Amino acid sequence: MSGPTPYYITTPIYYVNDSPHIGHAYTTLACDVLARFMRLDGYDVRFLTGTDEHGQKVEKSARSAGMDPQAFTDKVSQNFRDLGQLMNFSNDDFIRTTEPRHIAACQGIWRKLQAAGDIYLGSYAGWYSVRDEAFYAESELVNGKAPTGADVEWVEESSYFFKLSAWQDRLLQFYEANPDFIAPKSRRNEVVSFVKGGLQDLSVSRTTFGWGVPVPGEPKHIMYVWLDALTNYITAVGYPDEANANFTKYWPADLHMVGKDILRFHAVYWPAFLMAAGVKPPKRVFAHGWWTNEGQKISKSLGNVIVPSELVARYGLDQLRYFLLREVPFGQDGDFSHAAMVRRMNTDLANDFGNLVQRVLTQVNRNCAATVPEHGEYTSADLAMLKRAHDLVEHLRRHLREQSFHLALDAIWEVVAMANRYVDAKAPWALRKTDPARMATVLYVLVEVIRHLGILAQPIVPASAARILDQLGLGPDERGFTKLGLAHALEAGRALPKPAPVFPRFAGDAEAAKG
Ligand code: ME8
Repeated sequence: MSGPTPYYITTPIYYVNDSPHIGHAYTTLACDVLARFMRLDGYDVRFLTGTDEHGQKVEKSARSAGMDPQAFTDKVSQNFRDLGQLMNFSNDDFIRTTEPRHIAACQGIWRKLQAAGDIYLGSYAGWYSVRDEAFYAESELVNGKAPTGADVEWVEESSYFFKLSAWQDRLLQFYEANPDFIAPKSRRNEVVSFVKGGLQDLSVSRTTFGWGVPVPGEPKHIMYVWLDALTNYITAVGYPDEANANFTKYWPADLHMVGKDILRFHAVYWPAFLMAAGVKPPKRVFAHGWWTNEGQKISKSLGNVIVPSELVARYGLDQLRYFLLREVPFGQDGDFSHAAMVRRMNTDLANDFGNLVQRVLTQVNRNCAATVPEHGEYTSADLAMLKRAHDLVEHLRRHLREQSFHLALDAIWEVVAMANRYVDAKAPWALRKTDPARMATVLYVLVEVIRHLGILAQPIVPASAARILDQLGLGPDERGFTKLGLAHALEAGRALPKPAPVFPRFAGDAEAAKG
């Protein structure tokens, strides 16, 4: 039985103690674009996001809100679902770590680790940062704080340990055998040298607070929140039932997308846990960069948190989606600036793409009786233009395989720029009187180019691309990547609706927009 190729992609599950901000929106957006692209390209996609609801940090936040942790997480988890609605995310599932399916998966993996002899009872004495939910060695502290700047506290308690130290060689072999497991390359090197430096056993249970998954048979202990959280990726495909159809189809995951802050958990602990439990590690972990706000770290205490809903209200959703993935090479850190947002919105979207669509479709509407024109013989310039549009999907596949969103967008906008130059050079409006047949051919080429651009822009700017495709009169089954290319070129005479602008310009000024 061979169906479509499965593609399983995940975001981190977000801590519910924070309100969703631009950083969370960014990670999930990147996954959404890939998920949409792969669906249009014929894959059987499973796209997972959700919330991380256990641990000391969440318990503390609940307490300071005067709420029971379950009631607290029920309330704040909804903020992340709302973010998904706002941003037009197409996730297939939303997991909460307080769900019974997840408790079962956590206890299932624990039993496997224990049966394999990778867990032992000891006692932990050391430093713990609640903000990072991470343990630190004395030697890692900087001026009495965690290397991340978070406060640490001394903890001494009975604890189960995972024998991470025994996994050093097997992890290094795994990285060696799977050179694409960690991306980008620079991050891979960091992880490899960290593991080469030697690994300490990891405390994987806590006894001094209660908000977590109980250790099987040891209810005084709750599981370490990272072992709990990472397990979400297999819970969502049916673990611990490894024989179920979703698990066999989607696991190992094709891609865990994370921020660079949590790469170590995903690239060191997670494959070690999985291998110890006899489960295959995921195929790839990509660690993207960090957003700052006009040069400053984004933080609640600085009061400069960028709220996605405000940006969407001011600039428009697709404008924000485009900006986030275009402005910064994916993998590098980026700085949010309103001036840059307005520049991208007005230049790339309104002037370049929007204007191309608008001027071509207006001419078709006026001069070709609002129908797809009939083309005559193609010149070499026409063929070169069409070829660029036909080749685009292959370039996008190549860039997105590497999660190079910025290069994928560059490639689309190169075709936009070429099409604008083609319009200027061929001046179809001037041909209307002198050579209407040639005008029809030029406009036909442009309509085909716009069809390709519209289909291929869907993952990035779904609503705007849909409006472009509506203006070409394309039905829902004419929008997938199988419809690209010459074989599916539009037939002459197809009636086209009246064109309307797709990408508005930003009317205010960027300085005032900072607000
Ligand atoms: O770490 N720039 O959750 P979290 C870019 N629950 N991305 C950012 C960002 C910024 N300024 N701020 C946050 C956790 N992010 C754990 C994960 S997974 C099994 C458990 C994004 O709520 C980025 O993806 O702190 C980062 O890795 C994630 O939010 C951290 O989310």
